[in-house]
Amino acid sequence: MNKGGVIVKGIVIKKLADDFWVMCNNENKVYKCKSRGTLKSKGVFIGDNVEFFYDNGIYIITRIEKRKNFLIRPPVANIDQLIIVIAHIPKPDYMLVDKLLLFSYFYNIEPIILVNKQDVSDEENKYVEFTYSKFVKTIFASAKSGFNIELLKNALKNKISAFAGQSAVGKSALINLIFKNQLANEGNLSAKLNRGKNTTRHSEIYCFDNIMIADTSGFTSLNEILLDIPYYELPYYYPDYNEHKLDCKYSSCTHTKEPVKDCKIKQLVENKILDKNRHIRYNKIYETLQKKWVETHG
Ligand SMILES: Nc1nc2c(ncn2[C@@H]2O[C@H](COP(=O)(O)OP(=O)(O)OP(=O)(O)O)[C@@H](O)[C@H]2O)c(=O)[nH]1
Ligand SMILES: [Mg+2]
Ligand SMILES: [Zn+2]
Repeated sequence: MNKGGVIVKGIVIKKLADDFWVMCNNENKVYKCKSRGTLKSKGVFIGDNVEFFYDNGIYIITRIEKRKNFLIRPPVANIDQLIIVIAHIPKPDYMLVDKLLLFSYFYNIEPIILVNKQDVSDEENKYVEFTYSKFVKTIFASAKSGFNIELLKNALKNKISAFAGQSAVGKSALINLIFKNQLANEGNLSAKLNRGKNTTRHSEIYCFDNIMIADTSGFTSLNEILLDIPYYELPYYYPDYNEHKLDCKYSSCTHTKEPVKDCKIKQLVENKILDKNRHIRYNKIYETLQKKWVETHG
């Protein structure tokens, strides 16, 4: 379609070398674009909301809208939601869950915990409900039986989401099921999602039926990213602690070395209102961040 002179808005859903595929907000149509030279240094990334226009036979991106967030590895902008997937097998790594939550809050991404493989077991449900469901949206589902997949799809509508979690929890199975209809058309999405480490890399957001899923294939630099958080800010990223922190004796309470009598969080942990293991993990993360901070700030 000739869009000569008219500025069109869209979202970058695929990037390969110097080419960008931009999906238009209303039209559900994708245009292959180049980016204007002046944008090169800034970089155009998948997830970017951009403006482009038609000029001399090519579509050219001329402007990138302000980003809500931006991840470097994998490079993607404007992620709205992170779906943290766990299952009874492999045995859940709750330290990873806590780190992914921390990551979400740090980047202004809404987390959702998805407990998969409900067709086989619900043994993790109680722990998840007790520890997380009070402050994180939680979905119990099964990629095998399809249980609660409609609920998941509804949660994904009109947002850019990414999936994260240990290997073999069922991330690919869930994504394949969500895009079932599109798979029938394209056939190779499954292969793309399961591609090996040595396959040529490109970034892409898969879109279907107003669901957008960024193919982030694991957050490999998670630990590195989290080290950017100053240790004294850690308590702010714990919504379950924030709720009670006014009851700690000191407003600067870190809920770590303070005496129990002065710290409401520690009291709630002792009284089994808050999960003890999450608090142990919190202390570990706090120590790691503090060590890093001392190393860099002397
Ligand atoms: N019983 C049962 N098995 C499932 C379910 N979801 C996935 N699986 C199985 O779990 C295994 C791992 O699923 P994948 O989707 O490949 O896991 P993944 O999270 O993508 O793993 P990586 O790509 O290695 O990160 C496969 O054998 C799936 O068939 C489920 O809801 N129930
Ligand atoms: Mg996978
Ligand atoms: Zn405290």
